[in-house]
Amino acid sequence: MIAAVLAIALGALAFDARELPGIEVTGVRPLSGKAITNYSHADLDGDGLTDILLDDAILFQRQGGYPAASRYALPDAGDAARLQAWNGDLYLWSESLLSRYRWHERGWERVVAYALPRPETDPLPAASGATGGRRQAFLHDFDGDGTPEVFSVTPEGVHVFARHGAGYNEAGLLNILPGRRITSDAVPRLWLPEARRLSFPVLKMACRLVMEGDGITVLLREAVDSETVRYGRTRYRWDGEQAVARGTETTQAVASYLHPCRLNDDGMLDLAGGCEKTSETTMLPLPVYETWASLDGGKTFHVRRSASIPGFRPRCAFVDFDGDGQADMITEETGLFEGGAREAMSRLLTLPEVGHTVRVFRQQDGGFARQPALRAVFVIRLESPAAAQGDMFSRYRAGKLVDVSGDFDGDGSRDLVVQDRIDRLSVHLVRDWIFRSTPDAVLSIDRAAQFAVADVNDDGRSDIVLHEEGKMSRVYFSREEGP
Ligand SMILES: [Ca+2]
Ligand SMILES: [Ca+2]
Ligand SMILES: [Ca+2]
Ligand SMILES: [Ca+2]
Repeated sequence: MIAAVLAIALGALAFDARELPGIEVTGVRPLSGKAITNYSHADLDGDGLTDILLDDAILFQRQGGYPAASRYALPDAGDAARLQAWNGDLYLWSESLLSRYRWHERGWERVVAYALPRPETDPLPAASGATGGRRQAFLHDFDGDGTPEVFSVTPEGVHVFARHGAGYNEAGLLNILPGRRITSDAVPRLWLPEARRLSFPVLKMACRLVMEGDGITVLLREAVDSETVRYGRTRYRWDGEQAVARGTETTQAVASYLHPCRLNDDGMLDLAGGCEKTSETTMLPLPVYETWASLDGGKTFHVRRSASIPGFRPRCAFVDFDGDGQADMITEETGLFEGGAREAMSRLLTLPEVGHTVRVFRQQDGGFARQPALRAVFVIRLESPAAAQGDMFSRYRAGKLVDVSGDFDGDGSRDLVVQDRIDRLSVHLVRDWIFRSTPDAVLSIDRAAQFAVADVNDDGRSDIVLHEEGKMSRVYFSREEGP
């Protein structure tokens, strides 16, 4: 009786498989759980359904999928043109021309074009939201009037172009990048040349730009020594002509495996990462993976240790598992070395499977709970004992068999998918922090296929994307099983 009620309450999960040429989901960002894709989402035909923008094509959504007949080439503006969707229109920026296109019935109409030479760019990291290829962001509405400004990042700084009457004009060159600051002689003149060099190890600096609202945030990574780094974050506001600094924060010197990220919305810079250690509490030295997080810019750390295989990296260590706005910590632990040395050795040599435990530590009260809110144990079939180092073991060791980033029923709680056999994926829905070892859906897959998770059709339910060398990507769209 209880089982029947549960089944109704949970609803049944179903997947529709479709081939989707050109789509790639190459992984997940380990500190946010966001999928890394070779496409962007936008509704470009105005039907309220999210379409897929590739570097060379638009795929319009029809009935939850993307049939071949709804795939169209993009307007031709040369291979070097960058593209970005904005407010239902498609913008292309070639070396000399910024064009805005709108989709009408079965073709593109060029609404307007502006003469706007694109400044020479260099391989600086692009603004957040960019996914590489031609889809590197160049539009942002800094002043919030609905008309986007155009920006371009060059070694000199961030060029901003604003719309004035019938054209776009350069409105400012924002001198906010670290390389520029070093060549500027305004500040370093105070110091001896040697001190200047020590203070600004230019070759060891890296920076990231994030545009949000009327501001630009510049995030700098500075090597302190070979093992530690420091991050600086400066926020600027663009006042129509120049960048006005709002303030700078600098983290403590922290281990270089820690990276800046956003684990909650309290405005403080968060840091997270992981590293491999050797356990000193056991008789035999055993590999341990440590997951680290700081919610206060590196002053205090939360660390969880898990038994691990050398070289193992979890796919995703931080994701907002319960959808409360705060990222939770995920750890993965192997059961390969459980028990005494003799038992572990026997397992490594003879048992063609491994026990694997996923734990979710909830972020709460300014930290992470001591006890996991969720503990899920899987038995993964390796085909051959671990010591034989077969294909399935290699994938296991590379962290490719478990994904915690998807929400397949769209209820706001993440769910788990595990490739527990070489030819199948098991999807386990999680509700109210309850994990059930019986999967809610099982997908048969080709032995050579690798899986990734992303909400490809943007309906709030994560989908599963299968890649196999030499074959078209196949997307399993998640849906509720209809009556
Ligand atoms: Ca659409
Ligand atoms: Ca959370
Ligand atoms: Ca869910
Ligand atoms: Ca979906």
